Amino acid sequence: MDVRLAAWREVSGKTIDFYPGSLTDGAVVDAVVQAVKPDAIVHFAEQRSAPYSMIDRQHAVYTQTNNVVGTLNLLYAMKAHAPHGHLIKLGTMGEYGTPNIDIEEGFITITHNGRTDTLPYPKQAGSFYHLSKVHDSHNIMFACRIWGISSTDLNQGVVYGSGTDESELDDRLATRFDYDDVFGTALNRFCVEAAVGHPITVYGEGGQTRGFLNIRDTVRCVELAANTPPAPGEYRVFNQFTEQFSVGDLAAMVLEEGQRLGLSTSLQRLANPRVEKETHYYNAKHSALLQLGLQPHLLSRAVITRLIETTLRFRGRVNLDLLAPRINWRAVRSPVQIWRQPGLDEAVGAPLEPAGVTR
Ligand code: USQ
Repeated sequence: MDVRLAAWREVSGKTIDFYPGSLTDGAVVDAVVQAVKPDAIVHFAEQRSAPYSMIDRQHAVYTQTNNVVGTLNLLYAMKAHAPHGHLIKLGTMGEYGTPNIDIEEGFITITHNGRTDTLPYPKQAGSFYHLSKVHDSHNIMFACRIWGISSTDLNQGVVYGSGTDESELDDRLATRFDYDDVFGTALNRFCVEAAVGHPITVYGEGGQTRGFLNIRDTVRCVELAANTPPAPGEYRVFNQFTEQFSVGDLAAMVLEEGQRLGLSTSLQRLANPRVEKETHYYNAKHSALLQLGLQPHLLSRAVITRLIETTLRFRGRVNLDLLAPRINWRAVRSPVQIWRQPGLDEAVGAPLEPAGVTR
């Protein structure tokens, strides 16, 4: 982190204070929020892999404890020290699942037995990870209602891409690029598979449809949300994606591009390790961020080529054993034992000093 912060200061002339610590340590969160008194808090600090949360009981418990307790600690810290701040929280499109009706942005107006109300859109999450975000949303909405905090829940779709204009300013600012079956997301994985000659891993029929966005749009959406905060006490939801694709459509696009580049790209339909609908209706609204001025970076052949070429550059580092899916939604315990978990009661917070970079 020291290297990254110094690199950022060097290339941008701007500084970032770094406080190492865990959101699950309420005292740490309290102290940071009290010291900084932020106008806006961008909360990305969650366990964000659906397969990871489905490995076994311990990983499900870790995911929900880390995510739900962390957000709750943040809400209490805001109530005490930044009650007029704006919480920008990374949610997920996966909170809604795949209903057979249009998906609205957070809320739906329902008429029932002659009476009408606007209510939170029904949640049908597809993993214990996605459910952790559902629980967060409920806690945040409640905190806004009772304490007057304001919040934007960014229900983000599946992200692809490997860098932003800022992170590409210097190699030291590159972020991790996940391609494995646990943390890698569909399109990134497909491009890596195309580059290394591994069959593209389509789970089941491939009709699973999701909202997707380029990582460049992720950062722009956060900026747009921060620049136009909600009213005090308001809880709003933005569906943060730019285009819908089925997994099969994406695989076909990558296959075509891989072959055009002269690679030995192929496609393989695997038994689906997840429990999810494989052909279904999907039509999700996503107009709020466009209305705020988002100009989407849409998926193109050039984007796919770039991802494949980035992988080719680092091809020697790709671990082929991490491409086939190993985590099964139906198994009591998936045969994956590669992460050390901090004990849930273990203090993971570190001292509260900025790491050598001053504002
Ligand atoms: N899939 C394949 N082959 C693969 C990988 C995935 O067919 O090799 C399929 C999955 O079965 C699923 C779809 O692609 O139907 C999306 O899977 P994913 O792993 O790309 O994304 P997901 O598990 O849904 O989670 C990711 C992020 C998560 C975020 C979510 C947004 O890891 O943090 O919340 O995307 S959303 O999907 O809209 O809920």
